[in-house]
Amino acid sequence: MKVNEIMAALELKHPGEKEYLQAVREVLESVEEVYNQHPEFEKAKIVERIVEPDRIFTFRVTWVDDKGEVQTNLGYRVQFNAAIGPYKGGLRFHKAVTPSMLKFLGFEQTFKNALTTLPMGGGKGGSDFDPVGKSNAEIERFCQAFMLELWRNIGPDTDVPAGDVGVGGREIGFLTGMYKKLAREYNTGVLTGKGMTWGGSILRPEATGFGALYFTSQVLATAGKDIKGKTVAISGFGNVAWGAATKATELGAKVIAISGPDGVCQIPGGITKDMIDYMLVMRASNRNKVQDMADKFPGQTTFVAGKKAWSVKCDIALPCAFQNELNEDDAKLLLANGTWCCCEVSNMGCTPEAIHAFQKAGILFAPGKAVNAGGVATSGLEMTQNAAHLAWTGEEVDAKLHWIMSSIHEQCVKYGKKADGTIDYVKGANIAGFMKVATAMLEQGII
Ligand code: 2IT
Repeated sequence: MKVNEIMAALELKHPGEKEYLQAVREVLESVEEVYNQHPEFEKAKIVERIVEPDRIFTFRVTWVDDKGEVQTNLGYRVQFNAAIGPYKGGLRFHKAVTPSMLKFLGFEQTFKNALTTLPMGGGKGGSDFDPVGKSNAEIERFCQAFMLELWRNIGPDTDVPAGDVGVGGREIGFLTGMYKKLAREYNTGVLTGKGMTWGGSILRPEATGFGALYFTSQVLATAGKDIKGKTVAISGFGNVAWGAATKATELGAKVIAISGPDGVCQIPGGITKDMIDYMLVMRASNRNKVQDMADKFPGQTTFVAGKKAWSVKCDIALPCAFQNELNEDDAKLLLANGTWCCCEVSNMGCTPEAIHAFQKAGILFAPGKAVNAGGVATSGLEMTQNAAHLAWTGEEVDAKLHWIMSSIHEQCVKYGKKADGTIDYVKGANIAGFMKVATAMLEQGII
């Protein structure tokens, strides 16, 4: 394959789909050399097939807001690749959701899921519904209307959605309730991220952030460093940022900043348990303002409007919010302030230029599909518990999560070790994930 030729063809077929084309290019550039050593891949046109989703469902979602007004949104489910198992991946509710965004997420999910070692294919879905400012009742009505369309296309052995930005435990509850009502299927395994009393796995809410910190600790240990006492800047205050802040603090690091769309909340003394708990209140309020944290804890915090977490001097940067949230200027500012590690916890959190700046400077960098895979891995563990009709203890789930993150780290080392002994985690994760999916597709024939 020649990446530029593949990309030129793809750009003609999918004009303007910026995020999707960005994600595909990043993976193909990493795997080009290895791929070209496998003529059997070329013959089966694996790369031409692997970059396209198997199918996409697009549907209209109509619901009534609290004022009695009729609202119309668009809903999607991208079933990207099922070579390794049933489609698996989250639902994103955000005003900026487009097919391009969900295709990039589905594409990334396919390789991430392959890295987890569990039998899960890749999928993603969501809606341009904007949860900001919505009441609980509006969220419930929207989720019900969304599921009214989606239910026929999902199932415990076909496609298993979960949460993502704008979709947490509350939304999974409403979606699951409506699924059961419509499908008259009471199997607990059709969505993951469920409540603890109705099929959810202990630790699933924490898993993305916890797994990210287990992975970060291994990245540091491999480079002869320790997370204890290090300063950490985090973007976001959703479920992922909450889990990351919790585990970073538990491991002895000091979380000195969290940010939101309105600015950054600096916490020079390090985030406290009360503040971490308050992140959950902020998320549930649908206000989407990090200033709320500064207002709640005056004295311990300072709010700076319009600034990102990357303006704060820190050892370790953890993007935990949205794609492309850390750009080249942010990377340069972090580097100038002495940051020596960045682990992407959000999917494609850094722009290609930012990654290039980090790699050029030789600092530790690891990509989202490896760092954040603990979330979907624990969803996979939830599916296993549901299929077996039992529930594991927190210790059991945590031990498995630890093992999975170590295994992902090992795969990155295997495929990403450079001549000088350092690890290119981007290359390592991309090649490891790609090889697994490509081999599965090859073995299953031309379908
Ligand atoms: O990006 C992700 O891996 C997720 N949003 C979690 C997906 C899942 O199925 O748990």
